[in-house]
Amino acid sequence: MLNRLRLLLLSTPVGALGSGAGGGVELTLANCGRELQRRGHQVQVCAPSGSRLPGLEVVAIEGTPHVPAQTQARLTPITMPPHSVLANMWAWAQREQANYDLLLNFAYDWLPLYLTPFFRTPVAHLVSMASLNEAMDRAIATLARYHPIALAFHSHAQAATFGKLPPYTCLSNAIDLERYQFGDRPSAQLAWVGRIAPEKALEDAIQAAQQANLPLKICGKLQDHTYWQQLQAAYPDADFDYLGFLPTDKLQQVLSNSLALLVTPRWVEAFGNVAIEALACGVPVVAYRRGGPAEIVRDGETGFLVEPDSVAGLVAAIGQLERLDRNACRRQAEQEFSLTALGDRLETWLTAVIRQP
Ligand code: HBI
Repeated sequence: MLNRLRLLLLSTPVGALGSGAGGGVELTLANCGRELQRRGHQVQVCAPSGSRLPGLEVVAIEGTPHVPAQTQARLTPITMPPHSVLANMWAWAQREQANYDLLLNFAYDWLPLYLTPFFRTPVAHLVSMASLNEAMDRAIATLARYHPIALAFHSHAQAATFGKLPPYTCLSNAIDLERYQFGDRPSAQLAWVGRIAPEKALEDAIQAAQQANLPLKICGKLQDHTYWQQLQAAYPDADFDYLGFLPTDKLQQVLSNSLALLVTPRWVEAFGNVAIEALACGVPVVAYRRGGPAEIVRDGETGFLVEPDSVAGLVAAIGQLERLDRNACRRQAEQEFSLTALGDRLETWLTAVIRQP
């Protein structure tokens, strides 16, 4: 049994945990924290004030949230808002670092990467998105050169977007399977789950569902209102409902009641938490062969991988769904994406970071 580690998990600065602003990283941070705590490690979370994380001790830090990195252009310089919550979080961590064996960063931001060599306590980074801008790429490349063990990604496709990297840790991801019920009598409906924003290409799912004559149930944070209005105007006859940003217990009800989850990212999705949530409910995943989801779906067994950006490909896959066994979907989630599997991968990685000189 690994000796008891004192861990500080540092959150994303884009918003308070529980607000949905942090997207997938909120769930990832909560799952990592809870699993490490369950294994006997001491876990504290440093996050913007207003953060809620049941079962974990949160140190709330005041300050101005950061602009979401995916809304910036590749060459946009890094901006530090006045009274930046991220700067305040890392100033606090700097003062308290002696109380921890390791600081684990979940923010997709330049500052924590840049600060790593200035800390005495080891800092590790779970990179939550694929390459988005030059400044972040450079900070990741610099850290990879001097301290590659400190970097972990969710998928090889995501890591590859940062160019040639020395050996890194691929953590995949996980969910608390107990929160997801297996559903083997779905309604005739499809599901789409994610931040409603252009990079998620919800329009492709709307078109595919319409051509397959199935209603589409949409869940997730409505991040880009203009984009949402455009979708309403562009597809007035399509049958799609927005069910809101649902808590896990409600989300898994929608998923288990669906024939399949459509995953239509326009960008390289770092992982695709929603795909493993669907598998946990026994729901096949129809996904573009792009990014993290392409490393999750077992094509022809627990879903279908489709040529990227091909609505026709989505429709053809939807037509083949009855070939799939929903039990195989749940089984894959149990084998690969349980909290226990993630906890093993996490302990292996964090131990290696601490042991590195
Ligand atoms: N943008 N600047 C910044 N920092 C983050 O930590 C961040 C982000 N955008 C999105 C995001 N994190 C999370 O939604 C990821 O899980 C995708």
